[in-house]
Amino acid sequence: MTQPSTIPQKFLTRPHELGVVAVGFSGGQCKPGVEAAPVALIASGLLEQLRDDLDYDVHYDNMVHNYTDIMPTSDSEYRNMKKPRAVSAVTQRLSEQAYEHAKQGKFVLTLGGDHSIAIGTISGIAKAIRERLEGRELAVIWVDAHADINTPEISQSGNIHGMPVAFLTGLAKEENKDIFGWLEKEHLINVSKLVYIGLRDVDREEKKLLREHSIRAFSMHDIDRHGIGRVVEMALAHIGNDTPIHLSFDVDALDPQWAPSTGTPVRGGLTLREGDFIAECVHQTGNLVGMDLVEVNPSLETSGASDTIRTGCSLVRSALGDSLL
Ligand SMILES: [Mn+2]
Repeated sequence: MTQPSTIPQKFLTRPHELGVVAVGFSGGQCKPGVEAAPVALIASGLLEQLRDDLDYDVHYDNMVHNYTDIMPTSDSEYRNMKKPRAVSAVTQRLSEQAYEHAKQGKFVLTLGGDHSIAIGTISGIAKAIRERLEGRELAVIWVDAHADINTPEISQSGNIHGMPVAFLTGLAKEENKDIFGWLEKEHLINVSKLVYIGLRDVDREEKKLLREHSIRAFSMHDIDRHGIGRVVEMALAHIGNDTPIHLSFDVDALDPQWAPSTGTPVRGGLTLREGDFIAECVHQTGNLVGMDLVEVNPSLETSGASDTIRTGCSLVRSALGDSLL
């Protein structure tokens, strides 16, 4: 049966404590339903599994944050971005929540929501890690079918869930404090500490950015060629062994066979085992300090919603030390 992890955690001062933030936010894209994911994941027993089977002390405020109190009254498009003020306000608030947990040396688990929320989680954790560990930079493993690195100007859709990496790396910048101008240097990550796994639907302009900035990216082609084992090894080698890691996991990295209920499914993705394997290996480094699970949308492909939720729970458990033997 399940047992707690025995892997020592290098960058957490409270390795058995989980700060959980449930984010019911869907404003980074246009399809309703993704805001219902935290309730579905929690109702399926995820937090009990983490508490009872993996022995974590779960710090959860027992609420799904919808941030209705900070929603702007009007939110017209700006620089081609849809709902820029709402996404900015939510991610700024979430950044503070993630920062508070991370500053105390806890692991930060965020249940989304669409992928725009990573602007909040990663900025908050990056800032806390710099403060706790003498300026050390946070590495990010971004597991996704998409690169999410559109700047507002090159985005085809204007949906901010396709832009979080651009804002987090400073490739996209904005002065206006109400539209991501609150992001300071201490919130940002370095492109050299960013690695993608699972890409298969990358826009032409995004490909250009990945090349120009020499960003390490493993597509499904690389996984076919080398196998998932070698790809994860290369991804971790690129980051280096002495670096705190954040895992931002978009459930659409998995093939729709395993995760059909998501806003932008793309065929030809990871198997359930390949997804769990990535999470298991990142846990085994002892360097993982946070994880996002995003883009689970139980209202889409409802016949597959329970499969998608099970997949999401499995990914989280794997990242938190669940193992097969
Ligand atoms: Mn994504």
